[in-house]
Amino acid sequence: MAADRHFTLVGAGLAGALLATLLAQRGFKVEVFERRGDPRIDGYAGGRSINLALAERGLHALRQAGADADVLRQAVMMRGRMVHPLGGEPQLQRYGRDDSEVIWSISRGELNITLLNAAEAAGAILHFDQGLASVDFEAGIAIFHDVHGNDHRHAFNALIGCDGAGSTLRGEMEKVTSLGERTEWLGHGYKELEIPPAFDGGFQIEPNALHIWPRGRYMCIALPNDERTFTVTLFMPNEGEPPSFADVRDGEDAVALFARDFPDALPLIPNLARDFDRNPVGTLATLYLDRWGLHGQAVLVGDAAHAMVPFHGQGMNCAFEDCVALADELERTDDIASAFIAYEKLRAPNALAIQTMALENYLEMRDRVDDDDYLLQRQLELQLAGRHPDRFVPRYSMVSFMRMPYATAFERGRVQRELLVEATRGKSTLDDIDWDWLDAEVAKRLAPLPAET
Ligand code: FAD
Ligand code: E0Q
Repeated sequence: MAADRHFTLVGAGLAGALLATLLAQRGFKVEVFERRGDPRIDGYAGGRSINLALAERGLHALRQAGADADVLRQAVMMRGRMVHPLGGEPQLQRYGRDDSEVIWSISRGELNITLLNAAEAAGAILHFDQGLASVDFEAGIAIFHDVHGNDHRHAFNALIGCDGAGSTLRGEMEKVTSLGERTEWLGHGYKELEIPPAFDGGFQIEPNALHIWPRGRYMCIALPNDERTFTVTLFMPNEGEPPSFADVRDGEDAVALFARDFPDALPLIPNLARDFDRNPVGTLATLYLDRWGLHGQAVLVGDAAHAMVPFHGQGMNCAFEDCVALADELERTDDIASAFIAYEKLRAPNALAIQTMALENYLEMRDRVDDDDYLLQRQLELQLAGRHPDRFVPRYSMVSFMRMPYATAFERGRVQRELLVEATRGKSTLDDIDWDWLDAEVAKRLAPLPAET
C-alpha cells in the first residue's frame, strides 16, 4: 500500500464516521471535516431523539469496524410490524421466522457518537464546525468555512463525500463534470413527534415492534428508544386532497387529525400540538446520479450518492454497505482512481434496486398491510418459504436479514410476486391452492440460493 494515501472525508454523519473508522483501521491517513459541532460536546443537533432501524447489512458493516457490540447494547429489538387499523385491535406481523430474524431500533445520536469514538480510536483526525464551502480540483484545494466565518484551505489527495443528501461536494463536482443528477421529489413530507414513558417509567405500548398506523394516502409509525420513549413519524402528502401538510397546518389541526384518524395514538402523545408546531416538516426524495466519482480525486458515498425515501429503513444500512465496499476496494489496489470506479460499479446497481424497493414499500405500508388480498399473499409467501427454504425467501427477508446484493433481492422478489399473484388469483383462502403446480413453478423459476448469502 502506498504510504502517501491520505483521504479527506467530508461529513462525519453515519457514513463518514464509519468510513473513517474502516479506512483508519486499514492503515490509511484519514481526516474528516464536519459542518456541525462535535455531538459528544454540544449534544446531538436538535436535541430530539430520532431513531433508525438497523438490519443485518448495517450490523455486518458495524461488525467489520468492531462497533457492533457497543451499538447493540443501546438498541431495542423489533420483532415485527404492529399494525394499528382504525377501530380495530393492533396485530403483530412478524418480520422473520423467529428472534434470530429481527431488526434493531437505535438512536441516531448515540450511533454517531459511538462511531466517532471508534474513528478516533482507530487514528482518524476529526475536525468539527468545518463545512466544505468549495473545491478547486485543479489545484487540489478544498475550502472549509468555520462558524466564525473564517476559511481554511486544505490541500487534499482524494476527497470522499459523506455529506448527505444535500452534498456540497456533489455540487462542486457537478461544476467540473456532469454527474447526471436528478432528484425525484416524493411530494410527501414527515413530522416527528414523541411518545413519553408511562407513569411507572416503562414503555406505553409494546416496545419490541415497529408500530404502523396505515391510513391509505398517509400513515404514522413509531420506533422505540432505549429510554422508554417512542419517536413517532407522521408521513403525509404536502398538498392535495386532505389531509395534507397544506391543510394540517398547526398543532391544533394535528390534534384534530389524530382524534379522527389515529385515536389510539392521540392519548400517547401529550405534547402533540407543541411538537407539531416546533418541529419542521421534513422533505423526501430519491436522488439518482449517472456517476459517483471524479477521476481519482473525489467519490460519493451514502445519501450523497443515492438518497432514498425511508420506507424500507435501509438508507443507513445501504450507506454502511457502501463504506465497507469502498474500504475493501481501496485496500485491494494502490490505484485510487480504479478503486473508486470498481466501488461505483459494484454499488450503483444495488443502490438503484433499494431505492426502487423503498418507494414500493411506501405504498405497501400505508395502503396494503391491512388488505385481504395482501394478507392472503403473505400467508402463501410464508407457506412457500417453509416448503422451499432454499429457493423462496420473502423479499423483506432477503433485504433485511441477508446480504445478497440488493439487485438480486429485487429480481428474485419480482419473480416471487408474480408467482403469488398467479397462485392466489380469484382465491380467498389457501385451501384452493394447486400445490403440485405451484411447487413445480417455484423449482422452475427460482434457482436455489447459495448457502452463505
Ligand atoms: P447523513 O447521516 O445525513 O450525514 C451527513 C453529514 O454530513 C452530517 O453530519 C452533515 O452535518 C454533514 N455535512 C453536510 N454538509 C456538509 C458540508 N458541506 N461540509 C461538511 N459536512 C457536511 N435509514 C435506515 O437504514 N433505517 C431507518 O430506519 C431510516 N429511517 C429514516 C427515517 C427518515 C425520516 C429519514 C429522512 C431517513 C431515514 N433513514 C433510515 C436514512 C438514513 O437517515 C440515511 O440514509 C443516512 O443518514 C445516510 O447517512 P449519510 O452519512 O450518508 O448522511
Ligand atoms: C422496516 C424498518 C421509516 C421506516 C423505517 C423502517 C420501516 C418502515 C416501514 C419505515 C419497513 C417495514 N421498515 O416495516 O416493512 O423494516 O425500518 Cl416507514
